[in-house]
Amino acid sequence: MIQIFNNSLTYANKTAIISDGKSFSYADLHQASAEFAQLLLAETDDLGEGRVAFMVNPGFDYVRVQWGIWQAGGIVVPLCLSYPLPSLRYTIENSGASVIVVSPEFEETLKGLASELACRFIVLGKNDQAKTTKKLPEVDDSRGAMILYTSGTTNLPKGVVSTHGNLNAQISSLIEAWKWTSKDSTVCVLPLHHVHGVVNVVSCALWAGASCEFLPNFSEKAIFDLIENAKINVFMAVPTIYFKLITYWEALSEDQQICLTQALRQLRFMISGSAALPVSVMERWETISGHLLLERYGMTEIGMALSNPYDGPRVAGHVGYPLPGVSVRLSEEGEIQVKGPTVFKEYWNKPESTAESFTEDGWFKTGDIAVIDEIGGYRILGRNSVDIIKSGGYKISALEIEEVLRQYPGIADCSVVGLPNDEWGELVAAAIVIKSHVDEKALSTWMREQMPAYKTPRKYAVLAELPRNAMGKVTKKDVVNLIQ
Ligand code: MCA
Ligand code: AMP
Repeated sequence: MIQIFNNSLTYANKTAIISDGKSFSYADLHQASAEFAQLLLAETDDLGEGRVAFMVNPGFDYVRVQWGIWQAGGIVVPLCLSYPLPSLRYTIENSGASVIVVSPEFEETLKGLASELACRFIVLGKNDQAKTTKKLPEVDDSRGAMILYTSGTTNLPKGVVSTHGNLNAQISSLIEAWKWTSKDSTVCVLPLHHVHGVVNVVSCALWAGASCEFLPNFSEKAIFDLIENAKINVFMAVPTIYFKLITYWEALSEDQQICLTQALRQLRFMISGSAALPVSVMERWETISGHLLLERYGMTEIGMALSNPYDGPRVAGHVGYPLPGVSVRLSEEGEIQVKGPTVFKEYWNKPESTAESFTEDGWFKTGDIAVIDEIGGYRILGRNSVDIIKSGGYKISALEIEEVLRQYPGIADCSVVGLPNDEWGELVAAAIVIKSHVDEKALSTWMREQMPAYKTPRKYAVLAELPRNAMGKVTKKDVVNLIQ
């Protein structure tokens, strides 16, 4: 990812980032990130894959910190801005971060934890002035570049370590497949602690010399305003966002709808991913925007693997073909398996989980089940674990939520499932067995203090007992039927 920094000189005077009402050129970004690297190198010549956790608002600051950490030889650990303290603590402790960087508004949130864990604590705009002008270290492609936390089939999220080489490969593949150029402009409306926002939107745009605008929060109006004013020509989002844009458009007056539809047609292309795109959403969006959404499939561990073609037929309910540089195969059981330079290095500090997630001949086992259809493209059928829920494009572990729920007084047992939902894909729901009275409102408030809102159950149902099979294992399909 040092290459992204080097590329930036080619586009020095072009706009790289628009955030907080200001425009920043590639030269601004180059300089500010190099200065941030110097700050990190105050007491060393090379961070040597040291982890730097950062809780920074989307925009220029986020990217200058991210690039600064890379240039100083460190590994970026972006923190989710909506995490409550227990989730932040877990990520920081688990990654072993020795430096924490925050936007001023998060100073109070993390100050105490930084001091308790003896981490260097940098508050942007407060103590972020570099005093050195050292030679930046050589950072080769085999070094760790980023740790993103992903929920899976274990109760606690695992840190996915991607090297600089992995990120370079992920970005180059998408630039080629989706024909990014320096003439493009996009907007990032996605959180910046996941691949979709970090790699597909921001890093691809900046690698190509395109411009990237940031919105502080998700807002249908702000997205449509950018489109109406011809500020962007590329847009990427999760299916839930397209659902929300459709709902918003449908509530507009006829004149406004016509105007927006005309503006939408000017975009170069629009992409959906991170969760299955319902055919109904794809078809409605085509009527509204004139765009047949390009659906693609990826995962934190591998970046993007499959994509419908940029030129050529895009098929509803189908995630396309292997991307450049990515090898994909189906196991006998229909599991998608992936190999190539885009595939991550390891789960942080979890050699056993890493080994288990690869086949003996080195293919990464995604856990997603698919078939190759009559025209040779992949069609996803589901996952081989009932414990993984996809809601709003976020991957959520039912086991992680169950573990937290069991700590609540009055709950004897529980089972967390995803209920099919048009807007969110799946809605997190919990069946609980109680040993004493449980007030649902108090439980819901408590859960939101333990985990981010997007992971907390939206529905609770009290059952006398959980349905189990002959082996005593909870049968989640029955739980879904009982509570939906
Ligand atoms: C939020 N709300 C929800 C959920 N999330 N309700 C049900 N289910 C949910 N999952 C509720 C909130 O509690 C709140 O209600 C209201 O919706 C608004 O909350 P807010 O957080 O403001 O939501 P939002 O800003 O409207 O968020 C919707 C969103 C967001 C923009 C779609 O979920 C999002 O950014 N999703 C994208 C995640 C993503 O990037 N995933 C990629 C990872 P109340 O006020 O009552 O509490 S996957 C990946 O990276 C792989 C590699 C890939 O393939 O891409
Ligand atoms: P994450 O671990 O958050 O990176 O999420 C990756 C998972 O999202 C994959 O394993 C799939 O289950 C799911 N996913 C991503 N893109 C798609 C898609 N286009 N259709 C269906 N599922 C998808």
